[in-house]
Amino acid sequence: MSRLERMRQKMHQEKIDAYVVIRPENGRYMSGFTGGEATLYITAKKTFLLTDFRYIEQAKVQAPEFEILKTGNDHFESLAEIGQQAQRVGFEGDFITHANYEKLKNGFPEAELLSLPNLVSYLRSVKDQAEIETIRQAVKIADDAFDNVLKSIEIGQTEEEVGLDLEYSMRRAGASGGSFEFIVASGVRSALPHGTASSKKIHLGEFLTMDFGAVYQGYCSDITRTVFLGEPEDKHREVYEVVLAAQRAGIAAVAPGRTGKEVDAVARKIIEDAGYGDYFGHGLGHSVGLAIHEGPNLSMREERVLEPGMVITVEPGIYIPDWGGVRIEDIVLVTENGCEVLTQAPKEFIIFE
Ligand SMILES: [Mn+2]
Repeated sequence: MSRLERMRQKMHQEKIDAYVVIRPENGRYMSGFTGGEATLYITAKKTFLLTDFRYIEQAKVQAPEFEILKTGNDHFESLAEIGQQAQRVGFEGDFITHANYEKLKNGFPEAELLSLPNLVSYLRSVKDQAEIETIRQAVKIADDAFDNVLKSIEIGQTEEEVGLDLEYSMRRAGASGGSFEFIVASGVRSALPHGTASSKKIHLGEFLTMDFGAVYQGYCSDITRTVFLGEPEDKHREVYEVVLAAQRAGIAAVAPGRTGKEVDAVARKIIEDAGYGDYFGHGLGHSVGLAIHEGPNLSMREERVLEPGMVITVEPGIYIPDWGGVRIEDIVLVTENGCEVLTQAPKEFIIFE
């Protein structure tokens, strides 16, 4: 089934006769248009892509299944003109601004408006073969950047310099950019799960956590590796081994039919049993695709069941305030029987002398 056919099936289930797409990655997924600034209007029979004069030619080429309509800056005014028949209209309530929602309401005075933010993201959660191949490339670009940075790291460099080397390497390999603001966190900063690269210099006797990823042809990768600089103490080794054991167990638990909650629990139990449960305060993972964070997640609250074709991270961590932290993250593809680990970068405890 094509993406539009799957979308119309969902629309039918939700009993809506039109859906408005404004989130750029959802627009790209449904239409193929990569320009970002477009609004889609999808009904049971018709498909419109509204954009301004800058993107008309691009849209015609990239979105052949859509009727391209030229608008001014205000897509919502034009929407009202094509949507006169609609009774029930779905939209992305998690993304629309309040001002645009008001315009939507004014444009469709007779229609019932329904916030259905997960309609397209639900379709996006199961990747097709072409998407999987693109993600493989994005993963490989990040793996290679890690290999390169292992060769270039020097004591006394700043975290920002390490981050820049990672980015340079990925851009050289064809990435359009990083998939988020990189985390390069050393020493006590490694206890900050989201410690973005700072001007702090890296020293001997510290963990160095690097969490980064590439965007390749629109698709994201995400990897975290923690290495040690200098001579680790027993506790450094112990914490690392607990996280690695939890990460391996989490990967082994990924299989179709399991919920995100069940997989999270398997990894979490290993960290809890080792006595570090209070220091693992985030979910085990998230899906990736056109966005860096997609659903379903692996978390204590995720009831969604994994399906073949989902691409999801497994990234447990232990973060001990004023001491340091470890996180290890791979991307896996859910298969018919379990999962395939896409990330190839080494994850045994790496020590820089
Ligand atoms: Mn991640």
